[in-house]
Amino acid sequence: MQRLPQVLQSQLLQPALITLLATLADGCRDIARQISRGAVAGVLGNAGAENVQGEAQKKLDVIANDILKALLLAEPSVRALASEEETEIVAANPDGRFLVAFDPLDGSSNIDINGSVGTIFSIFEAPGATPVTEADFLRPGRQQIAAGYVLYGPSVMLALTAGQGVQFYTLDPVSNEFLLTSERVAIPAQTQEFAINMSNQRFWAEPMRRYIADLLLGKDGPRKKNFNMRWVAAMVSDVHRILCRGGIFSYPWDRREPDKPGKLRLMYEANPMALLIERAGGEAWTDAAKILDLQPEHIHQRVPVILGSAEEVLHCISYHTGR
Ligand code: AFP
Repeated sequence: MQRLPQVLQSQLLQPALITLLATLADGCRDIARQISRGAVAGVLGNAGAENVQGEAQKKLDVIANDILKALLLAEPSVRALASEEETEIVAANPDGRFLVAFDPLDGSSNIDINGSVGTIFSIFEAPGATPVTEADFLRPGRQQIAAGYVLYGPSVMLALTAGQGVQFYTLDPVSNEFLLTSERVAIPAQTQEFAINMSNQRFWAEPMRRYIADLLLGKDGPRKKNFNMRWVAAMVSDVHRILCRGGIFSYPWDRREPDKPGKLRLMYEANPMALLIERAGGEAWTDAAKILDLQPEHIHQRVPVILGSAEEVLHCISYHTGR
């Protein structure tokens, strides 16, 4: 099996990007080691602080953020970074060529119950040689030059798109290398599996309530087929399942906090996942537009998300657009 650097070289990626992706993989390998030690290392539970999102930080949120931040600040090719756990962007190397946005540990509420969690990352080319600002990050997701996640599950897996399709790599505990295990990930266009937090159903907008109600009617309803449901409460896990076997995932707007467009963050959750999903043949929307075409307004901006199997996502969107 080919190692990650070998595959990236075969994709003729620029050497600085290969080095950056290898550095991110190294950081995620360290995070995986911390997670696997769990209670033995005393890394479970809350850190006793909140992040910019007003969310209680888990100890592993902070540990994962510190690991990646230290590696990226020391990486010559990184101009600046943005993290779910950092209020502002963090300037790195003035001659750096890349901007990196990341969610160091997605699905933190799963940590204390030994559930799956993941790291999500998004990479842009840095603009011309000016002092870097938040505005430099605020570009449509379609301009990402690479995006991916590491899923800390029964096996540690990296999903990556850096120009040519989507590949899966699996961390081999013997060699401690990420080895290529899927050369060309492709999402089936149709599905009978949906992922949404049903406990919020009464708060959703009417089109999403109607769409889900029709799924629940199964073969006796307008869809004329039965559906299964999964909800891991870690976007990385739900997206990984969809990349493996299809499905539709949504975290829609709901009226619990009407001014909040959704729960998921555009720059370091929705954008990188949308790039992976589209490059694997799927669709990734808010409730009205393709995620990758959005013009971001601020680094921690939230958006509603509907993504997965192309035909199913477009069917869901038709409930919102009436087409
Ligand atoms: P945490 O990182 O706070 O656990 O949130 C994870 C997440 O952002 C995303 O990964 C999940 O799909 C979603 O939130 C789960 O949200 P609910 O806990 O409201 O179901």
